[in-house]
Amino acid sequence: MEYKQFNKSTVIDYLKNIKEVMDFFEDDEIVAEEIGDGNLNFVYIVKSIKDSDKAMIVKQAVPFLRCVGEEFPLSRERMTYEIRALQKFYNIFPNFVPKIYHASEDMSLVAMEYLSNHIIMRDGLIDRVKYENFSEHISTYMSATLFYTSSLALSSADKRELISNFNGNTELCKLTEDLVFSFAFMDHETNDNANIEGNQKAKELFNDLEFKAKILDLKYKFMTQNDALLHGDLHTGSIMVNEYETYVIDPEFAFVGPFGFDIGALLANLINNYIHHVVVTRDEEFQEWLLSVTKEVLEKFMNKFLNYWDQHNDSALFVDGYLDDNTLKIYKQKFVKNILKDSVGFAGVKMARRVYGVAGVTEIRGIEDSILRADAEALALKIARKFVMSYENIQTIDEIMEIVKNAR
Ligand code: ADP
Ligand code: SR1
Ligand code: MG
Repeated sequence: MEYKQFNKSTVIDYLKNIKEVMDFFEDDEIVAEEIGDGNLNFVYIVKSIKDSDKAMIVKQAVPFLRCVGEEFPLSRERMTYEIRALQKFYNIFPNFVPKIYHASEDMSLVAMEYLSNHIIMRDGLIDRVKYENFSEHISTYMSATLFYTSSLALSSADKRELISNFNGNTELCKLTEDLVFSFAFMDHETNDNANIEGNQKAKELFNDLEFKAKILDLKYKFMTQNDALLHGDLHTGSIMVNEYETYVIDPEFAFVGPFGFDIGALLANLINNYIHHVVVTRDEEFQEWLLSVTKEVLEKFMNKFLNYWDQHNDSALFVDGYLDDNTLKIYKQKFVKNILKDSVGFAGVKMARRVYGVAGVTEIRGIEDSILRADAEALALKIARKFVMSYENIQTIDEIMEIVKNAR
């Protein structure tokens, strides 16, 4: 079928001819409403008129960047990778990924489970909601998805097949290379110019060549290291939560990249939220809670990743009998420590890009009082710089937490 960009009416005409969708709705009459709040795509909630509890989410990619408009073309094939990644991650751990009812690469469209009792985690954290199960859930999600799509679990042939299935997500990888690793640190038309003009701090950042050279090292890792299948944009806006459950949505930036990139994205976003509460709400109890959750996420990730590894002796990396047990144990410890180090480096880049680059985060860019916003930006840049300059020397999770606490 030829691609067609839907609206809330034509999407219904399309869905009425999809058996799996109409089976779900038991042939009830259905209506759609557009609810997209992201930067890239159109998202519809589709409901039964008779029973509004029967609902699903339908997401369609359009051949341009939604938040800019048709003048910024962006291949809609990103949905192909989102569909493949949703399926892959669901197969590894179904508890943390919405179920797919229908997917069409031709239409660049996916119909999936509606998370009706969950909210975008960023919004919950801004409102100081504590998600007590989050560290347990997200550490399982990250350790399982990263481990089981890496050369530590897959055979050499399966890993190469995985890479070839995701290699083509070129435009979104390039978007990250540009927006995350380059444009946010130089004069560029995509930056938040209202925030930059006459801003001495922005000029200092753009002239900080030592910092920018370290960012290039991390960009090179992003472009060349094929460790595991990544979500590719794992910020708190890509996570939907409630007290009991955690879901990861929106993996359209998925590609096979460095282990530390997803962990770094999450770390950056938890710390950006902490900065919001340091500067705006000044709620010390919530700040403490955020720091303890951040620490737990990293600790649990490392332990679970090592546990999965201990259950797998056979992989592309190891030939059975190659190392003795003790040497293998030391090798594994060093390996996860290197993942932690890279995560800190990527977290630094991800925090810094949100200050002046396109697509800031509500926690910082959304602060209306310009003096408070400048304080939050300064704190974000201070932590980000320390992360980027020192990530290779990090030995423990406590050192990371000290950097964050001592930056105030
Ligand atoms: P984009 O790719 O444009 O960033 P997202 O996948 O982030 O789009 O979706 C945009 C918004 O739609 C989310 O912030 C969330 O509010 C809502 N949404 C997306 N998927 C679901 C879902 N499965 N259940 C409930 N709401 C969803
Ligand atoms: C213009 S797209 C900007 C950002 O939105 C996505 O969520 C990614 O983070 C991307 O860099
Ligand atoms: Mg999104």
